[in-house]
Amino acid sequence: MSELKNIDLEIFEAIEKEKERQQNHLELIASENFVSKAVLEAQGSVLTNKYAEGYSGKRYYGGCEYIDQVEDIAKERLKKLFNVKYVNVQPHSGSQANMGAYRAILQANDKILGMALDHGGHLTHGYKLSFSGQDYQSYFYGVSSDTETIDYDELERLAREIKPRLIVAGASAYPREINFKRFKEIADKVGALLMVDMAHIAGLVAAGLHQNPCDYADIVTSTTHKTLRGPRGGIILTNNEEIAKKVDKNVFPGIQGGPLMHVIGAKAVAFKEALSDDFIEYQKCVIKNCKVLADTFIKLGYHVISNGTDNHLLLLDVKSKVGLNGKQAEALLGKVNITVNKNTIPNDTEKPFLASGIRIGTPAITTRGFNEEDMVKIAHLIDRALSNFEDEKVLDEIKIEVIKMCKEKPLNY
Ligand code: DSN
Repeated sequence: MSELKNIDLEIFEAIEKEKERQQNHLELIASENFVSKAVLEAQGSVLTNKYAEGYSGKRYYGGCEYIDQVEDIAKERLKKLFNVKYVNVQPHSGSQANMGAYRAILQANDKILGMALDHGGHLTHGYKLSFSGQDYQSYFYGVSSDTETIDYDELERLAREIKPRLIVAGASAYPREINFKRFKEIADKVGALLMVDMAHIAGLVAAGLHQNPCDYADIVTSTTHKTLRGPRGGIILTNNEEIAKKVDKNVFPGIQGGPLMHVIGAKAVAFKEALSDDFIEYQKCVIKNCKVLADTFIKLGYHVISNGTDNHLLLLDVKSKVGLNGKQAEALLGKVNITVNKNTIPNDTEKPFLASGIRIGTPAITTRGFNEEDMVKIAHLIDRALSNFEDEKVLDEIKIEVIKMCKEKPLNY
């Protein structure tokens, strides 16, 4: 009998229900994935018992000899994965990685230029309600109205005008490859530093399927749980020794205390998995699947933002095709066991809480083994649900079909 079930039935049952939800839903949230059993095992291990403030060989607690091994292995694997000289694996999350990185290279009130949230950026790239918009003077670039892709000439014009101390590249909802080389050229022209938050695309970069920002940026941050398919957490990477020293000081003791060693152990396992040939094949399928989804939606008459995708996600304008806003579409698809999130689209006329679009990603369903044929089917199921949003009979049929698809490719937990 499960020890957890014995001790705490309420939490046991909630976890079982969540497991069932994950089994029976098509998980299309672009920032989610399913970790391996090995990653889960490391994260659920006794490493969680250990305090290890400080860094390998320089801890503030005794008994860290094996903890040091775990953190050293995680760091070496991460360096190899992204071909980079210095890394910090302690940030508890992507937001804390970004905070640690900013503090390493900026002074309070410095100017930062990041991608606007409603054009695909992230809260921590300068949004007013985030620490990043409060501690620094934030300015924004976005995508061009015509192509719905980053307008690098306009970015350069803004950078010349604003003269930021830091330009932030990277996004949460941008379907196209980002030209980090061009970002660096612009940063150099205006005397700015370049930070890349590669959280969404880290797995694609690790597999060599996207330009590696570590080759261009002064500092790179990421989460480990999206396309990289590791445990929930953050990392910071750089090739600059001075910046690396500042990063370490700013993560601990600057903004964090004891590192989550069980998570760092699980990060190490995920990095090992990401160094394998299988992982490269997986990432190729993630991109292929996403392209098929985008193409199918286009054939069905939808406006897919930027007319397609180069990576693991696409943005679908639901408002213009079916008249529902993103919030309504998210709720409706939830009813038929398809999980997505509402998302603003460039120049959205709806408020962010409603939005006109949804964001769809393929990392999680590709981990489950869904292929290109399945993508065509999924796009048609989504379209059928959105086009019949008041027809409970049709919605029931779609839900049955979704559960059948999930049962054919069960999660290995
Ligand atoms: N919340 C994440 C996402 O969904 O993209 C970004 O941190």
